[in-house]
Order: sequence, then C-alpha cells, then structure tokens
Amino acid sequence: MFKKKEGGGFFDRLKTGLEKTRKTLASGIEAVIFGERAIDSNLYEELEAVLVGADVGAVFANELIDEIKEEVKRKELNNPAALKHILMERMAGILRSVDKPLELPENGPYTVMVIGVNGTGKTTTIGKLAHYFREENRSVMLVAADTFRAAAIEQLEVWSKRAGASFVKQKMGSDPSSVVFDAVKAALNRKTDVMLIDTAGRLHTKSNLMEELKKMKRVMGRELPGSPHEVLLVLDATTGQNAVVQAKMFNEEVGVTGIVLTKLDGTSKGGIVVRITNELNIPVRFIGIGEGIDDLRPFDGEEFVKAIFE
Ligand SMILES: Nc1nc2c(ncn2[C@@H]2O[C@H](COP(=O)(O)OP(=O)(O)O)[C@@H](O)[C@H]2O)c(=O)[nH]1
Ligand SMILES: [Mg+2]
Repeated sequence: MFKKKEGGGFFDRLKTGLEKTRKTLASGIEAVIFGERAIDSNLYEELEAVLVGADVGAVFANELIDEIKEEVKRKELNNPAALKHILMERMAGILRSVDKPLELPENGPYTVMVIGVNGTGKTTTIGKLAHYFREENRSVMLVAADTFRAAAIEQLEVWSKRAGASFVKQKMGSDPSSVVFDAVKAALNRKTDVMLIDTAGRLHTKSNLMEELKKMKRVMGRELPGSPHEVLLVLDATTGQNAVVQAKMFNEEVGVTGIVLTKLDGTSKGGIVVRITNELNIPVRFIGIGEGIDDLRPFDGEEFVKAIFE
C-alpha cells in the first residue's frame, strides 16, 4: 500500500505543478461567473468554452454543462458562484472513480511493465517510481528492456544509481524478452520487492513494437505466473488528443492496467486527465509534475481538483 504523504508543502508543490492549468481552467471559470450576472445561455456557452479550452473534451464538456443546468433548475440557483462548486463536485466525482493507487502485495516480486511512445517520460517515471518505492524501504530492480539505443540503457542505469535500485541489462540490440526472462529469475533469486521494466516506444515500427511487448508479457507470465502485475502506460499530457489515441491503441493491443500522465506542469490543458478518464475508464495511478525525482504523485482525484480550483 502507498503511504500518502500529507502536509501543506506537499500540496503547495502540487498547486505549483498545476499552475498553468489553474490559470486557464480556474481563472477562466472565475471570470465567467464573476459578478451578479444572470445564469443564461451566454454564460453556459462561455463556461463550455473554458472547459473545452482546458482539454476536458467536447463531449464531456457538453455533458457537464447539461448536468449543471439540471442542478441549477432543480435547486433554483441564481448565483453564478454556485456553478463552480457543482463543477468541482462533478469533476472530482469522475476522477475519484479512477484514482486507485497501486496496491503492492507483502511478498514480491511485484512486476510493472512500463510502456508508451518515445519521449512521453517512461524512463524518467521509472526513476521517480524507484525512488518512491525505495523511500518505502522496498528493494527495487530496474530492467533495461528498451534495448534499441545504448543511450536508453545508460539513462536507466543513471536513474538506478540515483534511486538506489539494482539494475539488469544486456547489450544493445538484444531481445527484450530475453532481458525480461533473466530479470525475473534474478528478482526471484534476490527476493526483490518491485521490478520496473523500461520498454521501447518507437512507433514507426508499430506492429513490431506491439508484438515485442506482447511477447515480453507472455515470457513474464510463464516465468512468474500472474505477472506482469501492472502494465503502466505513460502518456504526455501536453499532447492532448494524441494521448487519447495512444491510450486506445496500447490498450487494444497490449492491455493497459494503469496510466501515468506526465508533464502536467508543462500544460494549461490539465483537463486532459478528466477526458482520458472519461473516455477510457482506466485508473490513473500517478501524475508527473516536473523533471525532479520527487515530481511524481500518486493520483488523488479530490486533491487534483482542489489543487486546480482552490
Ligand atoms: N516537465 C516535465 N518533464 C518531464 C516529466 N516527465 C518526463 N519529463 C521529461 O521528458 C523527457 C523525456 O523523458 P524520457 O523519460 O526520456 O522519455 P521516454 O522516451 O518515454 O523514456 C525528459 O526530458 C524528461 O525529463 C514531467 O512530469 N514534467
Ligand atoms: Mg526511455
């Protein structure tokens, strides 16, 4: 189980990380509902435009506005300020339904395959995750199954040293399934608690990549029944619609059990979390809010909405 870190500093850091989204989404909504204006179709249109601008998705924005209209009618509301609370409630409701932190068993190895397109932040996320688990006093092994580039292997090795994790690699160009095969054996021998597997993400050979990922899964399942326990898809929040397309593709081809949304610090379109959640219904396990080793958070829907609106 994840121990949740609490405290003002921790929450402030999240707010800072989500600053760009705060500026568009929260400030945009404040501007629309400001003053004593009437709740009419103009106001609803403006509200919808702000939501779409923050990338919650047109369909979801529309649904949300309809629900707000209902609520306003039912409760006979006439103060626009009340709309913000309805909105926050609804967003938190959607996000709560998918904020399921990873549950680790007492006895490992717990195996996590990390997949996604190049540049989304897979290797960095693995480094941050390794640090996270090390802080919980779990032994961690990083596995270099992105064997396509020597630099990728080196980058993961650097993270393993920073985080205090062991490291398994073979030479560049070797079969990723063979790397994983060795790694599972090593993790069983060493009684490693958590094994994090870095994979390639070159999409121009899409069918090869998908076959490779499926083969890795098969090999792992044979060596350690039930594994991989988690297939974590890393998506770059700054890529908007592309992230949604990638999520659908990887889920259909390989099967995804959890999502990490990175680079939320670099976008004003943090509403993408709502959109992905709404369209895919896959748990969002973590969010990335910076490049540092501490900039990965277990996702908490309630906290996320508060960090944007409060
Ligand atoms: N600002 C920011 N940058 C990130 C985050 N996660 C990853 N990055 C950066 O994204 C770039 C690509 O990351 P990398 O882990 O190499 O991606 P990979 O190709 O998927 O393994 C690097 O420069 C990372 O520092 C994040 O949450 N915020
Ligand atoms: Mg990488």
